[in-house]
Amino acid sequence: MKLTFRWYGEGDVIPLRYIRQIPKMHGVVTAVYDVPVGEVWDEERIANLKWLCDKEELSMDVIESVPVHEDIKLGKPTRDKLIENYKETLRNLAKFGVKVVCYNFMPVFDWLRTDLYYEHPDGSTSLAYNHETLLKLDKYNLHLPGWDESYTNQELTSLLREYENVSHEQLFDNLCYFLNGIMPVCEETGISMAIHPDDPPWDMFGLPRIITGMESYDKLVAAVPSPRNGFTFCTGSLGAGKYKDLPEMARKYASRIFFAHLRQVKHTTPHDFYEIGHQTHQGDVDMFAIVKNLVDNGFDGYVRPDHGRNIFGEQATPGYGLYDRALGAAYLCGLFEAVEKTR
Ligand code: DNO
Repeated sequence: MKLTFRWYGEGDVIPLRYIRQIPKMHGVVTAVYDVPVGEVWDEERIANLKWLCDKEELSMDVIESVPVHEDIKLGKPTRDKLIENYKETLRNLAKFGVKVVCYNFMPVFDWLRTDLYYEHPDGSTSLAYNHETLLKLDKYNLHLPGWDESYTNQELTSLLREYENVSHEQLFDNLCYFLNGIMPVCEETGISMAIHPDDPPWDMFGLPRIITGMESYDKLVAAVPSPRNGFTFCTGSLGAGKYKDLPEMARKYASRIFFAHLRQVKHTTPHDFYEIGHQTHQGDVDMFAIVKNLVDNGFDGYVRPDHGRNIFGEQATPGYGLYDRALGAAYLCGLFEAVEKTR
């Protein structure tokens, strides 16, 4: 396992120096944030990020994310040009040693939460999701916590209308079209594509969501069998779903999981949950069983402690503070070490 930490580039308030101080830290997971979705990431920007990481002796093997343009998800005629651009970005990333690219195929929205500062009895806060609150929102006039409102209401409305005719099957076909388009470049450069599950893993605002659990994994691998096609196994996103077969997914797909986002969720009802510290006893995700099944089945990928709480008075970006993710990193290292040494 190679331990990593998400770092939001030069705009991140957490310095690389601090990340480096976390024991066993191999590298950071980062991205180019100032190129519009769909355009090529030029070598200069990538070189700059790599230089910053090199200075702190942190690897930059994993990129999260190279976002996929909505036209590709919608299957519009412009997709071919956009796929060419994506390929160019992958080639540029490979020149700087990138090995894994995380991406998602969620229409319009990425992860969704209704509360960024859910307060726990000990005074810590974390992200939370309440289904009823979400259902009450007006999808044409959205102000969601944490969602970067990059669309105007008008743009959002027309985008949502375009999706009205896109079924789950159509979206899945569009995903396969995209993957088949880029796989030759992945095979040539050695870059592995790791799809992030939908978060939470059910349809949102009438938009189809297709990477939701074991069945979607089976279906995607059957459709695009290239060894460069695989997963970002996010235990928080998948764990929010009602099918809790995470240890089984870890066992079955250990060698196709290129990247693992290990985090904890605790359900309060089947559709409502909050996030919490990483340890098994804190929530519903059996971290030990997952790590054990990954290790026992040959997992050799990257791991990052995902979303932590805000603790010790840290005023951090919700989910992305230093302290709780550092505690998570230490815990995960302990789990991996114990499992590896007792095999
Ligand atoms: C949230 C993250 C996601 C993830 C993207 C990957 O904290 O896990 O935003 O980066 O879905 O494309």
